[in-house]
Amino acid sequence: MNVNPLPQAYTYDLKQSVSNNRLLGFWRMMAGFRWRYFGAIATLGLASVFSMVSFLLIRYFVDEALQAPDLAAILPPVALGFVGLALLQGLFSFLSGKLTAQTAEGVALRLRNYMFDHIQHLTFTYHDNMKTGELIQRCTSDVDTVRRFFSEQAIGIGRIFILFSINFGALLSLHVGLALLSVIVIPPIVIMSLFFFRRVSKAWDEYEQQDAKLSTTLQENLSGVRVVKAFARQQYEQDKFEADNYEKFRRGRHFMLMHSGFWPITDVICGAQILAGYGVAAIMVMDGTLTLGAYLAYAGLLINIINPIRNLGRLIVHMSTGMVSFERVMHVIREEREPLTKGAFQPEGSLKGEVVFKDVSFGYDPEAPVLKDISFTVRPGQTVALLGSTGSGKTSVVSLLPRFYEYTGGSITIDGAELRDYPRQYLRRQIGIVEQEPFLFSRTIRENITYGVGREVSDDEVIAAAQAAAIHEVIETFPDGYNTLVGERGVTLSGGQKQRVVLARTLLKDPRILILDDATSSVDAETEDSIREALLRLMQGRTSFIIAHRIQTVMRADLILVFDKGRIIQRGTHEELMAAGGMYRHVYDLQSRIEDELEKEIASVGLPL
Ligand code: DCP
Ligand code: MG
Repeated sequence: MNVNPLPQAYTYDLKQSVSNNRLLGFWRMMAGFRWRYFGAIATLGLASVFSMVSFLLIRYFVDEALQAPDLAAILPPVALGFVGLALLQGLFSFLSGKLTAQTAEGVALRLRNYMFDHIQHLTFTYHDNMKTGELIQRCTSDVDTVRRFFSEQAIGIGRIFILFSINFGALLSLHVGLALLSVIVIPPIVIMSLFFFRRVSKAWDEYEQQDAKLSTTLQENLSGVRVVKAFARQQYEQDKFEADNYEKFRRGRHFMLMHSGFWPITDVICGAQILAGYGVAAIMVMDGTLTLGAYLAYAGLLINIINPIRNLGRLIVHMSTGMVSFERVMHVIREEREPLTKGAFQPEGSLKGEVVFKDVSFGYDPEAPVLKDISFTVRPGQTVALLGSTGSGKTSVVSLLPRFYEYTGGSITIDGAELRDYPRQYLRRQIGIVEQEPFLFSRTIRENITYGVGREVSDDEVIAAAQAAAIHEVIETFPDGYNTLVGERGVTLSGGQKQRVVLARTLLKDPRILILDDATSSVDAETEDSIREALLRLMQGRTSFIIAHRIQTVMRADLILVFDKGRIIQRGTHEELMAAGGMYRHVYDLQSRIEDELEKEIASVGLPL
């Protein structure tokens, strides 16, 4: 659904505005809004022309009309002239404001949409390394500073240029000497602003960095609120936050102080300029070289010309903040997107599901391999179980299949074609994953289950998936059933319930390759047994990867791989591995012993099994 009526809102690729020249970058970013931008400046110019003309009308009124014999006849049109000029000035000021708002808000709207879309397409590696709070800050606060650049500084530059030219022209027409006298302040103001520009840039950059740090602290605290409470670390977190917050205050104050040091100096210079101008002009009136009417007009025009000069200084300094934030936003935009549909090989139809790993190696950091010499073959429809201690690389192996990360050595083929030749989107549609840490959106349970199907789904299908994941009965007990909201304003699900909702979501997707990463870890043994039956049925005909810690769950797999420190140390079926001894046998014995003891204990206290 496209509710955005603005031009080129989605089609213009903001990547084109990446430039080392930030002013050029701003210019490119304005694509599609440039006519509005120039319209805003032109209407502003017209408004200034009308304002300037009213000063010239004052001169005419004082110097000529008042002396004229037929004053009574002249008065009404002159009065009408003043009213008309004021109205026109108001009208064009309004138009200019409107066009400015459309430009600035439009650019910001498109930028935010683009950033959101862009971030969704960045690689897992980028997200692993970038803090969420930092990204949020760049998408909000920095985008807002860029918006202010367009609404204030970009328009301001045009405004200053126009005000200056018009009023300077009018001044020249009044008196050339006076006009030149009125602009000698320009060089000192420009030099001073450039001097402050660099310092303010630096101060703003430091401020924004601290702002991002604070967002990160806040975001992590909100996500990790349970850990904080469980360890009773509120005071520690509070102290940490206060220290960061104080630093933000300090940097903010430094930034403001720098500004407040700049303004009074320019104000004094400009004030001196006005005084000098008024003084010289007054002397000229007394000498008789300037008429009273011209003096009055000069008095008004001088203010009109000093204001833009004074604002030029402020503007240059303010522009520095826009540029710093622009650079921070561009830093994200510069990042390459993960191509979704690109692939040397464009497959048609569904996968069969033959997966072959050959000497595969991989590391999140290329220097430190996490997987070494991984080789195995799975035929379509078979089930592979991955077993191993924590951190041994099981999740890493399965993350390679949907191309979340790229393997660095060896070869992985699916149905005979190299994995890196497949388009990512195709793979991700064909592969269903129940992740180790299940995530649900704050939407209804139904929306969560149907997420990712990409077509209309009937209630029966949803229920069937939920039943298979042994979550249907739990959902039935909720007040709104499948329409119950998850999180914040709805029900809070237990870890195991979440896992089963995610399982239902994956089953509904009907993937050709199914990956269950510890999908039953938060489920008690009894529920696991009931899910297992359903899963076994569902795994029929699909290539499945199961990661689990209980041997019960994996023993029926066609191939069991035992991992240790990124290598496969044992492989085979349950029977083969039992006969071979080693790690697998050891874990099996350990688990059976624990279960036996548990049973005995339960029997001894007389609880029914
Ligand atoms: N690792 C990493 N960066 C990531 C994910 C993991 O550097 N984004 C590291 C941590 C481990 C190694 O890779 O040292 C293997 O991690 P896995 O997640 O593959 O380990 P397992 O899935 O086997 O462990 P667990 O049973 O705890 O899930
Ligand atoms: Mg894991």
